[in-house]
Amino acid sequence: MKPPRKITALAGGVGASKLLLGLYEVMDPTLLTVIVNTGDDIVLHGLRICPDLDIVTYTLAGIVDPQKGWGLRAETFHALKHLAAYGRPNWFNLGDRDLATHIHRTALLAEGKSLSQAADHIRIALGVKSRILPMSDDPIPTMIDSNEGLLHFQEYLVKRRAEPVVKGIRFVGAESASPAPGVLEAFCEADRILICPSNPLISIGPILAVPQVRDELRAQKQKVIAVCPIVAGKSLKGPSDKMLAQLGHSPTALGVAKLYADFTSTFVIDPADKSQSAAISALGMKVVILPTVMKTPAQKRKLARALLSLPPSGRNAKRLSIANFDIPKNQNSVPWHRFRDAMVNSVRLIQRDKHQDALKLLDESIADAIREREISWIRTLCHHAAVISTFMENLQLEKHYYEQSLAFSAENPRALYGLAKIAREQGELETAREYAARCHRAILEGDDEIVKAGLLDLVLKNWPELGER
Ligand code: FO1
Repeated sequence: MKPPRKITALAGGVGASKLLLGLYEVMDPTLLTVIVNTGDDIVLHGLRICPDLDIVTYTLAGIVDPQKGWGLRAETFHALKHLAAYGRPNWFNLGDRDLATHIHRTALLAEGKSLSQAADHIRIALGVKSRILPMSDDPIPTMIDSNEGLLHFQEYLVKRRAEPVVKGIRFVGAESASPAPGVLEAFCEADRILICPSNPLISIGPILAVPQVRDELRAQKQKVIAVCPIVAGKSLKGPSDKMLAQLGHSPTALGVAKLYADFTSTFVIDPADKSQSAAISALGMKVVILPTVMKTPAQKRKLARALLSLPPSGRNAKRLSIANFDIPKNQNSVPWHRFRDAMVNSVRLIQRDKHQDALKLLDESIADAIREREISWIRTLCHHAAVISTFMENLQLEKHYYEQSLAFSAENPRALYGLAKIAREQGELETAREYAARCHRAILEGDDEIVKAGLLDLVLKNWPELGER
């Protein structure tokens, strides 16, 4: 079996960072992408604080406070004392050097950068080689419904020390949020997707609540490995056990497994929970027993190595998923959900090898999109249908969808590239070159950075003469 190369990990803060550090040290860190919960983010003193993004970044940069697992090593708190003297709240311990990160991030956001751009800037400045992506650029604060009323998650956890009784959890704004750029692609490109041992309700839960994320994980289920954050009925870190129980879930490995069963194929539990492995297997997951308590660097590396050596569960065929496609940005338009559902359902049909049914569904949606002049959806749906046709090895059908797409947006680089590729495969070299040249022009004249990054290389690799003009 070839060892996995690209790893995408879903992470909260302190618990996840232990495993992430192990991974960072045993694999090529440039092939690791971490998707981080931002539900814990809070604005204090006018500054945007992103605890989990910072915990992951500081840990991988080797500068985190090793005792607390958050904040910076050998930190001082002079600024916080001054803030308190001005009457500002000081229940959230912001260190002097940590404040520089929050000031810098807040300034970047005020200058018009997105949260993912700010996160990338900070991790590069701190020398972290892995990609660190927030789950979304949109704010999705986690609010706790408690016996003391509605509390921001940090008020519940830090100010009230997780003492209030939890009655419910809300991810405010999740319905209208989008995954940050690169998140869905990172699932699709990964050889393995790891769910770190983080709180399933308030660390992994918010990531799953971002539209498309859970669907995409379901589509990639055979490569999803989850590490259980509960060992012998106790959280590895934080109040997971208490929260699970208060919300009516069992605070056990089995309880967590039930929350993950729809998108996870391999569930990793500690030897202490061996007795639950049959019940977890009955949920349809493969159970792997590995020591998951990571107190020392050696234990972190050992678990990371063991996870990297696990085979994918079930078929490992390269799978088609909606992450391959740019979902049009006009998500508020009325037909948006209908088109997106058609995409998701077509992927489900393909996974059951029902390619014809998938194309029928897409044909209906393409006809709707044409009627409603939804140009970006025509492009997306046609591209999706063309890719399915490639899977079916039906070149004529693939060509038909690209031509249909081009009829509505003549300078669509993906369709032009598709037609260039087909013409070349059919030996029509002159036609291929013409399409490739149009595609090259469309990429350079367009403003789609993702297309530029991905497609330009492909075009120039196949038609290098275009780069010489
Ligand atoms: N956790 C605490 O328990 N008390 C704090 O005062 C505190 C301050 C803090 C400052 C910056 C930061 O990045 C994280 C901080 N954390 C603190 C940790 C953090 O609030 C939680 O552990 C995460 O939100 C949960 O992953």
